[in-house]
Amino acid sequence: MNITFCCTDMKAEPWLVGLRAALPQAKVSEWHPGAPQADHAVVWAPPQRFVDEQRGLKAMFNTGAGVDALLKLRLPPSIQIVRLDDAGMAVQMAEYVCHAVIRYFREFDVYDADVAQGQWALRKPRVRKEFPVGVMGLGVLGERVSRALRQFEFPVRGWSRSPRSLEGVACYAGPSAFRTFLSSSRVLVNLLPLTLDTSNILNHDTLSLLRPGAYVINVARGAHLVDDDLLALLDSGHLAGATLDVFRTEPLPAAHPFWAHPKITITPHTSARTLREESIAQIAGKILAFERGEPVGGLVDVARGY
Ligand code: NDP
Ligand code: OXD
Repeated sequence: MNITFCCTDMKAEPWLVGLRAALPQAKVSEWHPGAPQADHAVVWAPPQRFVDEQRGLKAMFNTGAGVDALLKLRLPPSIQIVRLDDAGMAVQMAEYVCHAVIRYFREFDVYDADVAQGQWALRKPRVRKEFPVGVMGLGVLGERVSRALRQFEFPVRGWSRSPRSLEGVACYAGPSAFRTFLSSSRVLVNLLPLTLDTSNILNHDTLSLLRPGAYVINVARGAHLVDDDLLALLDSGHLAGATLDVFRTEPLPAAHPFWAHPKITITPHTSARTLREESIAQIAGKILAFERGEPVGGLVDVARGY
């Protein structure tokens, strides 16, 4: 069995070493233009040329959860795409989102500013039941995040495409429930995949429906958010703050207004990192299951877009 590795922005060597150790029966090598045909590929945002040349692939194993970069390519209709399922990302995402929600709820951002001015000032505690958190996307990551937020006793709402049932979470599904979901949320967390249906979903109309003084946490993809609409709603005071981990252009260009905006906290796409060891173990297990003809978790529905 031949496996080719083509991951933009990742050091190949440690992955090749790890994959060879996990799959000793396979020949694992890094892709280069003109490389021999492989049976399976381990990929992150490969170029179109890779797909055009590797016509014999049975499956592509994505080293991330989001497959938007892959689905932008012209792919052969028969190819199977398999995403990473959690592999250590869900707990990281739960940490990141809980940290951001708690920072807003407890006004630690305001205390930081006070302390920087040498001020010892207590603020009136906020009421938790007036701080409902809406989680867009109740998949592998959204579900874990919702459960973590419940641990801190926040009222949690969730929105997905098909109906879901999660203990302690008020679940909404589909476009008809979207307005109700938004208008009941004080904090909006985006954990949707980027698809034709969800691109630009965080815009002036939708964000205006959030409760006044709302916060936005975008940890999914930059193209979900209309940047100027967010800035306008922060500047008008309808939104109180935003925590952004993902951007339309990454790295975020130096001149982008998000860098210096006082109500925006940014991080460099780090909310849930691909962990090499966990990911190699998961991908190797999936390749072996695939070869044995067994069901493989995390198969992407290309028509649906995730
Ligand atoms: P999943 O595919 O497991 O879950 C996606 C969820 O979104 C599902 O609940 C799905 O609904 C819902 N959904 C999809 N389309 C719609 C729609 N049109 N309307 C309403 N709900 C919709 O994805 P993950 O949880 O694993 O990951 C989510 C995203 O997080 C990734 O696609 C990626 O973009 C991003 N990500 C970001 C990282 C970072 O470091 N910033 C790291 C990892 C991922 P249903 O349940 O009905 O299918
Ligand atoms: C992912 C990511 O989709 O890192 O896994 O953004």
